[in-house]
Amino acid sequence: MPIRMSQIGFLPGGPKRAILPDPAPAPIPWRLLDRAGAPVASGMSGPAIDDAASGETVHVIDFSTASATGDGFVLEAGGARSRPFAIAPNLFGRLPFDALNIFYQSRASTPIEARYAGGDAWARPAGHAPDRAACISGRDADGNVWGGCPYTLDASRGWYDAGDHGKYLVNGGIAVWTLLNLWERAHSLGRPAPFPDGSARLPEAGNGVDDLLDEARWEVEFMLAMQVPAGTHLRLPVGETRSRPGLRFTEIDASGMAHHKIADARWTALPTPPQDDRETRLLYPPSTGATLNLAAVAAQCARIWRTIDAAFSARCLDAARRAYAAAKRNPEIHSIAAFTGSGGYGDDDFSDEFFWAAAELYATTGEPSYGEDLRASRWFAAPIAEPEWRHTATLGAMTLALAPDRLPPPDRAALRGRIVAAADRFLGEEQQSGYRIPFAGTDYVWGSNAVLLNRAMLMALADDFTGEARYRAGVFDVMDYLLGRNPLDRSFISGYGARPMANPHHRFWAHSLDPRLPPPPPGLVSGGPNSVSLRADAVGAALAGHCAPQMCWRDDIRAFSMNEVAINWNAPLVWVSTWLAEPPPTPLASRARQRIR
Ligand code: 9MR
Repeated sequence: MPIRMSQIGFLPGGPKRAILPDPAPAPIPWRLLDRAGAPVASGMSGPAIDDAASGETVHVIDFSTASATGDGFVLEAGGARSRPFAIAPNLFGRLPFDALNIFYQSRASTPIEARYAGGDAWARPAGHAPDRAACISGRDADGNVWGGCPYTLDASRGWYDAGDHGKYLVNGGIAVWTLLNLWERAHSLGRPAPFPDGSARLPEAGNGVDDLLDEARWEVEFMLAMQVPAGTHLRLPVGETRSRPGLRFTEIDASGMAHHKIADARWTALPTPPQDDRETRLLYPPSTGATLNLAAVAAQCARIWRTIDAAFSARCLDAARRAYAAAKRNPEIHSIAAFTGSGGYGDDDFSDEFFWAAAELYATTGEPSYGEDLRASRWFAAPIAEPEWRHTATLGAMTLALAPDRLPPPDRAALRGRIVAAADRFLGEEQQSGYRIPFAGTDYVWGSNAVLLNRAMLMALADDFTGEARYRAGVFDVMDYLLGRNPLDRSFISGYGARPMANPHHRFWAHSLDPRLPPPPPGLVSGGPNSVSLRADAVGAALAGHCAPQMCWRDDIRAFSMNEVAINWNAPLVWVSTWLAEPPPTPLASRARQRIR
């Protein structure tokens, strides 16, 4: 088994770490050889670490000081060797574009064209065009009878969530927010605009608007379309957090709320290209969580598009205000209808979504009422954790930490300090991790790779705010793990590295089940090892109990608990890889960073 390291190589001047599994207790000598086999650097590994996450005894080899560049390098240690690798600039030049293109290829309601998708293999006719549906009604699995709603909605556009064709406001929200935050971060810190107009492969390239915003707008338009029309009264189970027989339904004014999802009435078989999906599409009842996701994203949209498309911005702001008011009127409507055919994205605590939405509305409008709400929230001064679809307070904190002039300087400095403190905690966890990743635990959750990417995003911001190099090294540690520095010796990113993930759980990129269908396009990140809930699928069920946490993964299309892909996982990949590809700030700009903190 070769020495584990990033399978795309290293940047000159960047951190260079590799992992050698070896039971020897003492440090082990290593040598870096050039393509002619001549040693160009040497040293000793760190001490042995007994690593529960990988189930191995490992040694960290740090050859960051090696200054040679080129390709064909080989690392040698303890009788093991690496594959030949490069030390070269521009390693991350293509990844951000590929990772963003995944969103284009996940678009609903439009044909995916070969010239944008990178080849004929990935072209397909439009799926769900239009995506119009009525509300789900009738008896669910617990015998509760849902009343439906008196309209249908055209919820076209948006991105398919993952391997399935559901489109969910909770999850759509964090995914599109993350892409938009990447744009706002660059704007607010005076860094180069990521994906300027014409840089990406998109139908909208050349329209005068940054391509990143064009892609994001496809999702925002869908989210806006999911808002409940004014004057709508619905009977919903208020305050109930779980399905059970005998739910009590109460009539509420649902105007301005957002439907939780639009999805298939039954799970479709694998594979099913979107254009072949014949299932009935259904709108699910509105939820407070979906409504707050809409409020937050629409508020973010309103400030970003203010000078780009004033009419769209105004539409977004109106939707955001109405959604926020609707959520305050109906703060306890959970997504609990017990029907099959799509994912749950249920949440029994909306306090973080309320904080997030208030933060976005305050950043956009500066209106005192939103400011009061966010200050009254327990999340305003809480420690920062990596965001995820169910825990969104950090998204609000990131917005406020970046918004140039909304919070008084001491409050903004405190928020930035909490982001830096989170990054410090993650770096502390690296010290206890065999593979030197910013996660010391042994519970690898569904989508564990995105947990790491979201931690990397916070470490990147800590670098932005402080200019201290150790945070940048932490970001590389995450990317290197995803690109092959892991006990599986696999790259979790399709198209990248010697042994990339190739069989995601996906209904169209399903080559392993049907040779006429394509493999995944490059730049798609697998959900990653799942040691907690892998029994959900047959592949995981067979593995459960027999895998160290980081080994609970298979490159198998059926393994949806481990090898699904999803928009909320690819979005931080876009964010982090774009950040890594950015030219480092000039020394002058670094000093300015010290001041903004
Ligand atoms: O990302 C979700 C994960 O946190 C949950 O544990 C899991 C099971 O409920 O669901 C994941 O989300 C899936 C969604 O419900 C449906 N589309 C695919 C998503 C990724 O697997």
